[in-house]
Amino acid sequence: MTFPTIAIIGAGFGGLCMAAELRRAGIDSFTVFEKADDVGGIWRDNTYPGCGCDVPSHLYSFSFEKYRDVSLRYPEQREILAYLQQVTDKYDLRRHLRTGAEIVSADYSEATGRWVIRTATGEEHVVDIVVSAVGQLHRPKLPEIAGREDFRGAAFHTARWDHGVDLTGKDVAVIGTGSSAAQLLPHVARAARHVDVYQRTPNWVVPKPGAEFGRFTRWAFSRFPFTQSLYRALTYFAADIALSPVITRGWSARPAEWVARRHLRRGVADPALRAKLTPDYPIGCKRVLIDNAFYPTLNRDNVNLVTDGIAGMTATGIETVDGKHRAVDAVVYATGFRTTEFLVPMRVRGRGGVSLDERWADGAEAYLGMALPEFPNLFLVHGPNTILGHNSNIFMIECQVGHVLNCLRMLSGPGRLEVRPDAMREYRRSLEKAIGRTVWDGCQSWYRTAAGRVTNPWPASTVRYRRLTRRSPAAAFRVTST
Ligand code: N01
Repeated sequence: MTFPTIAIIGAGFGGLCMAAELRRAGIDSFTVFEKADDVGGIWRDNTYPGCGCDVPSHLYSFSFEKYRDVSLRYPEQREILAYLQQVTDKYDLRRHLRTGAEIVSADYSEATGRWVIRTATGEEHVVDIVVSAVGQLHRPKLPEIAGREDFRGAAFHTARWDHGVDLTGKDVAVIGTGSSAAQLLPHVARAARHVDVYQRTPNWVVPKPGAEFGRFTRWAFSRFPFTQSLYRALTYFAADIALSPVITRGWSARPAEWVARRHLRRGVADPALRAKLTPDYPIGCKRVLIDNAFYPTLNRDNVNLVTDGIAGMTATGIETVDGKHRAVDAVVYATGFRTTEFLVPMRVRGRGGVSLDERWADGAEAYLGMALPEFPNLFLVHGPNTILGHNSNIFMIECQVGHVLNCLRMLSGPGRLEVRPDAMREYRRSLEKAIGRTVWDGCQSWYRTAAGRVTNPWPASTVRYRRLTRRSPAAAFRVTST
């Protein structure tokens, strides 16, 4: 099949899912453009010590290629990357893969009804359909701290871990206390002489079940492999039923807060330290941490939680607003990602040369997170308001990829497939209503733009998202032949 020709941008979970599903649908006319030298996305980029996933392994895999393991409950970075490489090989995706090919621009031509995409090296490709699957958590955000450039020791972001730097016996500063910091801190603290952890806002932390399955489960998984699928289904529904109400302060919010407070009490004996670690905003406002090692690590003699704001950095360390200067050999920026910028730095122009940057000046939005009026034949995987903090993002990706395939089925030949403005308006209305019910305005987080607009997470259950994406796209999209 040579129509439509499809460019997929990014070879992480989203891009590989799109590619594998196209192959499964018998469509071979696609290329996956990847800026790095291999597949894997964030699971290739994040190699910090302790990097792993707090979503259970069996759930954190494609439904058409279920992860099977009889012993491990949570996957580590290495396992996830190996899984993605295995999917790439099994579905024969390498022959579609162009590595070292960063797409810098995409322009829709009304004359031809096709997209012209360009790589950083100046190559040009003309395709019918563009699927951007660049993710939301891939561009490191370095903090704007006065004097940051002056620091003369080793300094790097969690997603760009410098394995050439040995932290053994060193004095280290970790800035940030999100999921990445929580995972790496126990490892850094074991190696370093001293660690200062700079916390701006405390997080809600809930306990993580044991990394290994018990003897009975291991036996059942080995003896009756179907029980692994059953476990996958159970974890999925349990998360949707019990965790999604947390974001709207529903029935499970108070029990979840109670569990988190108990976890803190059990993990940290010192009341002063506990007070510093107690959030003053509702649970679910920020991504909840699922972790057992962060609190105990803060009790160590060689770890110091600093909650005074950072005033600046010097050649030798970090100064806080109380005037204290702490000298360190290395600084780890666990400061998160540029989440609200979405397709940046790609320059995307739709019909009539309309720029996506201009369309998104007040915050990114897309119909079901996937499509925009005036940008025909462009689809986003992991676009605005599709990421989850309470269930598997792989599930959301599969919903999106299924919907894109249904959209492609509407095209019997060259044509312009575009979401209707009224469908976009209606979707925006219902999305805003759902966001209005959440607790996300109770704190600052990477879910929101600087102006406070929530652009990243999905505000309801995943069952609801699945229902919306399973509907025929015929009512929302129109096709014009070109
Ligand atoms: O980043 P974050 P992350 N001065 O944005 C602080 C996913 N993930 O890399 O809260 C001082 O969460 C900032 O403080 P505040 C997961 O979805 C998943 O840890 O903004 N501090 C915060 O503490 C996660 O949510 C897994 O006040 C500054 C921290 O830096 C997402 O990735 C594992 C600062 C940033 O936390 C991002 O996690 C790891 C400044 N200038 C990550 N600027 C799984 O297990 C920022 N901070 C699936």
